[in-house]
Amino acid sequence: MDNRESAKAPISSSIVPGALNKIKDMATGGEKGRKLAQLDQVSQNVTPDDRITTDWGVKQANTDDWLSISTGDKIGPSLLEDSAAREKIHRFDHERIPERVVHARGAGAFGNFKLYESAEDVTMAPVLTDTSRETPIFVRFSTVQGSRGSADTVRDVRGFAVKFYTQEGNWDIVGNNIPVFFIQDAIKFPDIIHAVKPEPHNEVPQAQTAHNNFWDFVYLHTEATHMYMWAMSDRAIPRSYRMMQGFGVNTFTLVNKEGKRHFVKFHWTPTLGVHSFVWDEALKLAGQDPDFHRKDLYEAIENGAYPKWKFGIQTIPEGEEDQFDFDVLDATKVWPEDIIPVRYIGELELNKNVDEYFPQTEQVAFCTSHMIPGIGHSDDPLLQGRSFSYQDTQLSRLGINWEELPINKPVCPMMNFNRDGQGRHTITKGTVNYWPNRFEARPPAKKEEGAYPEPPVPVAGVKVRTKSAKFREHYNQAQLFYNSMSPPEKNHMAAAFAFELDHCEDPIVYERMSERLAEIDIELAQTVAEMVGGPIPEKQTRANHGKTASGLSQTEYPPEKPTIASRRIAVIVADGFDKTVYDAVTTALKASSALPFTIAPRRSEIYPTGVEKKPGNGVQPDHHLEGMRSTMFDAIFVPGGAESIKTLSKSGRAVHWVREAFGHLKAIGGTGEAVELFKMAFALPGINVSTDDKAVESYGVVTMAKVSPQSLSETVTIAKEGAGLL
Ligand code: HDD
Repeated sequence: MDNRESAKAPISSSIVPGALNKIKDMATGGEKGRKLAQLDQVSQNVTPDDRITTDWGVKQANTDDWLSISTGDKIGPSLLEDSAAREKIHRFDHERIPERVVHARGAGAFGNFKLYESAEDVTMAPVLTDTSRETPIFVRFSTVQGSRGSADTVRDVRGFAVKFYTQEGNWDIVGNNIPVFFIQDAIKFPDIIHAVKPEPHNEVPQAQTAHNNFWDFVYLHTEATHMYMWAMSDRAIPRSYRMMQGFGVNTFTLVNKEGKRHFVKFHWTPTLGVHSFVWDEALKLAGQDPDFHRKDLYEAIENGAYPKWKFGIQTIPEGEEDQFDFDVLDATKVWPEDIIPVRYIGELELNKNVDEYFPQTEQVAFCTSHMIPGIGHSDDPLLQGRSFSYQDTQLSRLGINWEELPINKPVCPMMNFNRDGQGRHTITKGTVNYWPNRFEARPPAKKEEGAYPEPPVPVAGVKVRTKSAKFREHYNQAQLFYNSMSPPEKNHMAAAFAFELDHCEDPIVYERMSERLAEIDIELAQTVAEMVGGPIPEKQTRANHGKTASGLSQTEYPPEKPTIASRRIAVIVADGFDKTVYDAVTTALKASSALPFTIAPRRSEIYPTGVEKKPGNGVQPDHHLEGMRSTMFDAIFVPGGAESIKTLSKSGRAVHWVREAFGHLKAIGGTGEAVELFKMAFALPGINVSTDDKAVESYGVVTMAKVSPQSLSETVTIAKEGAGLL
């Protein structure tokens, strides 16, 4: 290779021989597996022939005893000479990197993105126009406020960050599950985050907005009003990452081949529908199973119940952006779907769990500035500052060569003259590391070669620190959101405000907040004020425009097709249970891809009625009643059996299980003697139970008192439909 050739050698020539061909093959056979094939090149698989070595590759006979001067039974001093021991401790000492300053706790997975239709009328980006493509993606979901070890089910906004590994470079949509934000301008981000995070003097509370500083700040900072209405809604306690929407939040631009620009908002809508916990359930789960969301995502993917989201865009042609009563560049405002409909053009599926958390979920680095030709910035002042912040923060988390880390590396060729720095491991052949150079090696790309286009955008103005009048209006959409809620959602919001403000010790904080709520809705304000103490506002202090909008209430997002696939169903039994019903129901649930778990008073074998109680005759429960709680399941089913129901009825824990599930609005099913357990546990007038072989549904409790061979199939239907009530 002469100088000129080697200077031009592609960077990817440093990957192992054959790898390139493999990647090329994947590219021609469909790019779906491209990212995973690339990651495979740097993955280690453990084989039976592997032996422990040092990091410099030398096999080790003993990694348990530090080399020391010892005689017989007498232990002597350890030797500094033991480099293997020192290496082990040294590596351990430096395992931690700074956690993300926000969104520290998260869970990630791989998947694919494909289009239903081309959006070439608005963009030139092939990922949004080429319907034959399946673009590999990585998604990281997160909570915002808590530390890396905090609980999953806290009341919080959820992050929804998507990295598309496209053939034109990486494109990141770094979004949330709520379509608006607390602030309009990035300069305020440190203030809102300091206010929301644990208070500075005692680092309390963890992963909560329920404290003085948060409510003090948002009262004084009225542009947060719309966002905290969302944060106090059920959106902030999602049942699963798989059952929440995602939004790009900021306003971006799309550019088509003719250079025409559109403003755009990005939407992800789950095909499983949008579902939330009730607050009591979320609170308990935070202690009972702090990893609930992380495990839920992992479990669904391992079981082949791949979560899916439809991808939608709302677009406004450049030149038409001033006709609304809000500024389209204001991230505290939604674009009401009645006037700017969402056009669903594609679909995202998650279908592979990570192999190792740290190098993948922890080291993934998203940046709003990662854009590809056809997708661009807007003057949204929040977005502009974000695009500085994300790139900057990766330096302290991951070091200067963070884009080289396997999870962050593009699948298309990446080459330039950025060089060196800590952790650099790409080897670029050639004698020059600058442009222009005498070999004309690695010149900038031309437009027709796919260079990122910068369509000329005229800009004129005066240098100021201010916002326009539309940005200064902070209440209309907060009212619009509240007005659009269903009655149960409104009740949940009142309860959420009452909980949060009850945790504020300083009367000025909760009294002012009650006053503020009177500017949104007087009934809400009065309910909350009465609960938290202080003066009860007497009248609405800002007229309510009375408008509502589509797409805001989560009741508008039922599952695309009713399904119990991936739902966790507890089947509760004790010795003497009805095995015929048990078998029929568990088999049918599995056949519908639901996940039945047998729960019993103990985890050792449980014997059905009519068999001798000896090993091998019973069923092996998955868990015992003390080890798991009803909160961890979507529905419960109790087969009959006189002895089983007698035992369960006498067990405080078993009775609590069904009562708690009822209180959390879960679907409950039971047959035979289970009807007696339910009558005793609920003891509420108005709940009807079956008295014969007819199924009865009442308040989500489905019962059938007598099961005959003929009605067995109906029992199965009841179990499935009961769970389907979710
Ligand atoms: Fe941010 C992380 C979402 C405003 C600064 N942000 C981060 C993550 C998500 C969001 C999902 C986690 C990414 C991951 O999983 O690694 N952030 C948002 C949304 C915003 C927003 C939807 C409003 C529209 N963020 C925002 C502003 C700033 C930041 C205004 C700073 C000026 N965000 C960061 C950060 C983080 C981050 C400090 C922490 C870790 C990281 O970036 O990579 O730079």
